[in-house]
Amino acid sequence: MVQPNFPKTIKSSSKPSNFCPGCGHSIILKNLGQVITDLKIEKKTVFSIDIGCSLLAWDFLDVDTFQTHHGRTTAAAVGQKRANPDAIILAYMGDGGGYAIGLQNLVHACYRNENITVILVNNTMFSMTGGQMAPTTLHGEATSSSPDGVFTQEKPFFGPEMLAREAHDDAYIARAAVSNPVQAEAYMKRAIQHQMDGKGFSFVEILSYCPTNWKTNAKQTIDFLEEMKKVFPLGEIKNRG
Ligand SMILES: Cc1ncc(C[n+]2csc(CCOP(=O)(O)OP(=O)(O)O)c2C)c(N)n1
Ligand code: SF4
Repeated sequence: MVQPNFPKTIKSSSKPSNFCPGCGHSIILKNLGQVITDLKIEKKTVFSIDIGCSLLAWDFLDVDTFQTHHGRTTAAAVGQKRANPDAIILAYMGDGGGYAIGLQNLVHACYRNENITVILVNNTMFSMTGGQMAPTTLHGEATSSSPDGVFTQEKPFFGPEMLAREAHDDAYIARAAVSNPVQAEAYMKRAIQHQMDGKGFSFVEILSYCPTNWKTNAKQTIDFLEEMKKVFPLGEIKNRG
């Protein structure tokens, strides 16, 4: 049965999710679907998804969607926007795709103030390939490629803060968490509105659950996200508007 409170943009609430039970992606995508529905942009949205668990979003939303090589979503989204300036372009990726293999694309799109919206899901690891260390892995955190904990990087990579240093004054940059869905939805809405107003680059990082690779039960999953929130501060890092 289709639940009445589901955003129209989500294909069907009765369709099984592609994500693992407890994954943060489905919550973020539900919030994103609500934003697209509220802004009435279903027909002009182009959803660009990366390799990684983000690709499992390929049929989650009822909008035009394309998928790229790992790390190339930002570059492909920029091309889409330049070719089709009236479209609303959303690039959706993981922290590995955005901050490791695709970092150069992300930094230059930000530096050039490209008028696209990037939503980056930070679960502190490369999840689809089995939970390897990523730039965002916390100090001491165990991963499949560093089972005794990561001690080589004293602090993880702070993506929004780094981008804010290179960004145009008018850019919109924020960090939210899947455990604060009202705030996450508000930031995504502001970011997309920013693009609709033609103000240039907008970016929202969202801290998210990966119980499968964290190897956590429900309580431990929630607790670990709280630990992430102590390291990665939530809030709007750049919002002149
Ligand atoms: C060019 C290229 N390099 C490496 C891979 C292998 N690969 C597929 S998914 C993935 C990790 C994705 O991690 P992340 O971007 O953090 O997304 P998540 O799965 O955590 O959502 C990697 C390394 C690939 N598909 N293509
Ligand atoms: S591996 Fe992690 S990020 Fe990927 S679908 Fe499962 S819980 Fe979600």
